Amino acid sequence: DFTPTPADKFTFGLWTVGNTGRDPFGESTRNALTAPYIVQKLAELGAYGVNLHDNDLVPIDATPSERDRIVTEFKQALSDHGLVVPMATTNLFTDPAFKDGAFTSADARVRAFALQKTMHSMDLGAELGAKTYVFWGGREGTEVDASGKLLDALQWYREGLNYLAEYSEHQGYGYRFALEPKPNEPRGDIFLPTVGSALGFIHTLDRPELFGVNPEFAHETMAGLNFVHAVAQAIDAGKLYHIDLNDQKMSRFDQDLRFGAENLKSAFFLVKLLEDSGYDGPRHFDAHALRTEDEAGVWAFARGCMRTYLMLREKARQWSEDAEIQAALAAYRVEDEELAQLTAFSQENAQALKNRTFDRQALGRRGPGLEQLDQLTVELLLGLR
Ligand code: GCO
Ligand code: MN
Ligand code: MN
Ligand code: MN
Repeated sequence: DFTPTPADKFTFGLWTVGNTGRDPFGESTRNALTAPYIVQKLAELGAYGVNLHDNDLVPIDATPSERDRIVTEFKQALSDHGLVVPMATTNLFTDPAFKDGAFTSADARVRAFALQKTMHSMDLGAELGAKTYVFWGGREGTEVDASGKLLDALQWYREGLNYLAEYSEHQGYGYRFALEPKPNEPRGDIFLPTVGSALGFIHTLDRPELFGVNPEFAHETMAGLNFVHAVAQAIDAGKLYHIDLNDQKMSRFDQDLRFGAENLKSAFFLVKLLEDSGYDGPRHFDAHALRTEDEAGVWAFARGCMRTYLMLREKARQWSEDAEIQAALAAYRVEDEELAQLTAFSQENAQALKNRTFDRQALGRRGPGLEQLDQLTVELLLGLR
C-alpha cells in the first residue's frame, strides 16, 4: 500500500522538512521544528534516516557544553525512534565569512577556517555514524570573473578536498565523499556545475577512490540537462555515492519541489534506473514543502515524496513484466553474431569490416518502434494498462 519502511532507505535533511519557508522576498511562514521532533515525525512516517549540516543541529556560536547537550539529546532521539544518520555535510554558505567562497576563497584565512569548520563537522558526523560526507560548494563560485582566480580556485578546491580526505583516513572515519554539483544559486556561477564536471575533477584528486558524486534532480535540470542521463553516467563510473531527489522546472531558480511533482516521467525513469542498477544507498529527499504550507503540509510533502517513489518503483516492476512492452523492447534491439566477431578488434577483422557491404538504405528505413514503446509507457504510468 506504498507505506514506506526503513528498508526502503528514505532519508530527509534536517534542513528540508525543517525549512521555515523563508525566501529572498519574504519571511518565514512556519515555525521552526526541533531536531528531536523532526526525528520522531520522520520515524513515524517510515523514513530510514536523517542527514544534516553541522549548523542544522549545532548553532555556529554554540559553546562546547551547549554542543554536547544538543548532540546528546539528538542521539537519544535517534535511538528512541530507530533513525540513522547516513550522511553529514558542512554549512559553508550561510555565514558572511564564506560570501566569496570557502575552499575557493581568495583569502587564505577563510580557506583555513573552512577546513577547520569541516573537520569539526566531520567529527560530528562520525560521532553520529555517518558514512557519506557531502561537499556541496554553494558559495564556491563567482559573479564576476575580474577576480582572475579561476585556475587558482580549482587548485585551492583540490587542496582542500585532498586535505580533508587525509584527515578522514587518519581519524579512521572511513568516509566516502560525494561532490554535489549545481550550476548556480547562490553564486552566479558555481564551480563544478554539473555531474560531468565533478566526475572529471575527481580524477585530479590524490585519492579519487574516496570521492564520488551526489547528483541532484533539480540541479542538472536547472542547467537544462537530463538528470537521468547524468545519474547513468555516475553509475557507469562507479561514482554514485549518494543522490538528492526532488523536482524542478527546467532552467528556473532553485525550486526543490516534492519528488515527482513536476517531471513525473523523468522521475519514473530515474527510479527504474536506480532500482535496476542495484544502487543500495539512501534515497535522500533534498526538497522543501511549498512556502504556502503549514506543518501538516510539511508532513504531507514528506509522505508524498516517499509514496511517489514507491509507486514509481511498482510501476517499474510492472513495466518489466509487461509482455507488450518487453516485446517492443526486444524488437528495438538488433544483434548480429557475425558483426560481433568483426567488431572485436584485430588487423584482419578491421580489414574484413572495411571490405564489408552494408545495405545503408535498409538501415535508414528501419522503424525502431519508439513511439509505440513510449506510448505504452505513458499508458502504464497513467494506470490504464
Ligand atoms: C541546495 C543544495 C543543498 C545541499 C546541501 C547538502 O540547492 O541548496 O542542494 O541543499 O544538498 O547543502 O550538501
Ligand atoms: Mn539543491
Ligand atoms: Mn535548494
Ligand atoms: Mn542538494
